[in-house]
Parts: sequence; structure tokens; C-alpha cells
Amino acid sequence: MKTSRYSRALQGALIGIAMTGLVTAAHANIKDYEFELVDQTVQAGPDKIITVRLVNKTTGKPVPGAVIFATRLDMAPDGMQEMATKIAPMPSTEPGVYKFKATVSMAGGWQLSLGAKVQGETGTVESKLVLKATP
Ligand SMILES: [Cu+2]
Repeated sequence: MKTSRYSRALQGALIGIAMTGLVTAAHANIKDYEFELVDQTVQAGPDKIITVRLVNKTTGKPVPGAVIFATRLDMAPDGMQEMATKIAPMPSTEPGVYKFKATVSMAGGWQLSLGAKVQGETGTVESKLVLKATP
């Protein structure tokens, strides 16, 4: 009992230190970062690759090493929010470029929602990108 209470307190202290570190390291605003589609269109079908780039808008430079923790691909642009499809991260081919494999089950407008953490920055990059699936 005593041990677990102690380790929980220690864990809390470590989290506190980690968060302080993040605050100190912040030097730019998280709003300076944005995902953009490399290709605005994708062909409908299974195992399609969607490629995005994370850029720092103030420098125009690609941003590597982001941790994308939230992804969603659905047909919100065509009024079908509930029509979501599976999306899986794929290995990157160049710094600042992020790839996903998805089953694009229908032609029309799809929305790719991304949530990501950028190294050395606090907060979250949240982008909603609209792409068109061609038949
Ligand atoms: Cu649909």
C-alpha cells in the first residue's frame, strides 16, 4: 500500500517535470503549423494512399517528427458524417510528409481530420482537409 502511494506521487512529480519542460521549449505558436494535402483528389477504391505535408506557415518549411494521434476520414463534405472509413498510417518517404492508407469506399467529397503533436511545441495541430474521390 505504502509503496503504491509513493510511486503514484513520484509519477505525478515526473509528469509535472515533463510538462514544465514542454512549456519551456515552446518557441513558436502551435497555430503556425498546418497540414496540407499533397494531392487534392484520390481515386475511390481500396488501399488508396493519401499524402499530407505538415508545414510551418511562418517559414514555409516542412515539419518532420510530428506525432499524429487522431485521424478520421469521413464524408462530411457530402452530408454523410456518419460514413467513415478505416485509415492507417504508412511510413513516410520524406521529412514532413505523412502518408495514410484508406479504403475510399465511395466517390465524392471526403474530409480528413488530423490531430497531431509537434516536437517542442505545446498544444495540438488540428486540421480538416477536404479531398475529392473520383470514381
Ligand atoms: Cu458516402
